[in-house]
Amino acid sequence: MFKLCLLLSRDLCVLPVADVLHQAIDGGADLIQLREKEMTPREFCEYAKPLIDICTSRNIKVVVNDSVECAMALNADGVHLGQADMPVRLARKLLGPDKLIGLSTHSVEQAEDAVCSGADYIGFGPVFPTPTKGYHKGLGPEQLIMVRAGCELPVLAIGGIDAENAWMVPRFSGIAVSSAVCAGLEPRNICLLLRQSRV
Ligand code: TZP
Ligand code: MG
Repeated sequence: MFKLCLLLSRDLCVLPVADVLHQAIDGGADLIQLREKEMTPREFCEYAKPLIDICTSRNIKVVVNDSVECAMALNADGVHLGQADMPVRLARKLLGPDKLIGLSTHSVEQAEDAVCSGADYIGFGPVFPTPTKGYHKGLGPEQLIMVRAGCELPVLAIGGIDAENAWMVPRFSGIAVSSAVCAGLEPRNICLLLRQSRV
């Protein structure tokens, strides 16, 4: 399904956020997640609208992190939920069958449980340590083999992935990346390198 998801977070970006988005799409990002933990819903809606418009005009799917309400109001392509967010089953009721719902998982057991949840894809991680979410230890890319054995959903490996270590993530999995792209001076080139790891 998706090979390279960008978790776009404004505060991590060195370049203007819309430039990062355009460059990431140029470089092969095929799913965008708008991830803002500090904005109020009001701020988020104002901020996200032009970014969603960019994704729509470039024919790239865009999901909102955490908030089903904002995803619906902004007519995003879907939502990405964590284990503590609204259950996927209920989000599906609100969003309907055609919207994308992603679910974060952090263990093989959670990945197995996701199969019955109605999620369209799972994130699995942190694969490597990452300061972005304060994880000092990664689960290791080899865990993805176990995930694949127990979960038929498309998987996006996440956590500490960059252009140097992306090759360690098994090819059946896509990758989801935030700081390596957002904080780069050349987001397009970084995405091109990350995509090369998925062929
Ligand atoms: N979930 C697990 S790790 C992570 C999230 C949101 C952070 C990913 O960011 P980075 O900068 O690519 O490690
Ligand atoms: Mg979340």
